[in-house]
Amino acid sequence: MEKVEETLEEYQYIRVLESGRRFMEIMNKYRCAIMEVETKLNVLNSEFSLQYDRNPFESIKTRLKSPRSIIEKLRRRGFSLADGNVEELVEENLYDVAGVRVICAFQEDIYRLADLLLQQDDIRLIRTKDYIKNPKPNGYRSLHLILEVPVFLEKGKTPVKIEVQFRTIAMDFWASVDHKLRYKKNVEDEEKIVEKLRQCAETISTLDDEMQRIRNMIEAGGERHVKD
Ligand code: 0O2
Repeated sequence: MEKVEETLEEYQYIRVLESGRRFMEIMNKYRCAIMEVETKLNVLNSEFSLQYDRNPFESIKTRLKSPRSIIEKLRRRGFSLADGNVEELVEENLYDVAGVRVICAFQEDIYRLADLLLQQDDIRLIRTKDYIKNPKPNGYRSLHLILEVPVFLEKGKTPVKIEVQFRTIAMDFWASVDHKLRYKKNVEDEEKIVEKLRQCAETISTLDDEMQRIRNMIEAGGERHVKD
């Protein structure tokens, strides 16, 4: 019974948020922050491909958190939505309303790109979670940066928080399979699947290291060839 009431309440909040002007305004700020960061990454990609004849990332995915996920996350964190200050709660406590995911072929490119982004003087680093150097117990690997970027609106410059996740293609493949498991209810043999996924994460990490080594060998060979 309690679950039904909660869901109904959540549903009402979601409806209110979707139609509220203030909520639309903050969502627009997050949307603009995504555009800013995506442009910065595309500029780096373009310069890189000119200078080194290759692209530092394979693709970029962006997403704006839905009102439903926003409400669920605030609830999970124990915030009361009853005071009607959802917009303030979001701005002060949720750092991943705006999300950008950068998929690279090689691990070294992840750190290079992250550094290049952080060197830009209009970007402020709020927090780093390096799940590549310190993987989660289930095997999840990615580099997460919470950044603050300026968005230039009609009323002036506004700093906006955004989460940027960097992964290799292999890590992204793993995370998408894991994501399916996390959102599926009543999965048979769940423990076995979780353990298999953890083992796969290890294999993927070894594969990423090997691919990096091969690229380093190819690049070293290329340099020798130029000198000869
Ligand atoms: P979605 O739909 O991908 O956005 P924070 O909000 O950063 O203070 P949180 O949420 O614990 O606290 O942050 P964390 O650990 O940095 O993880 C946030 C996001 O990383 C998740 O977003 C996922 O995208 C991804 N992630 C983290 N752990 C895992 C994992 O074990 N498996 C997979 N597949 N993805 C993971 P959301 O909000 O869960 O969902």
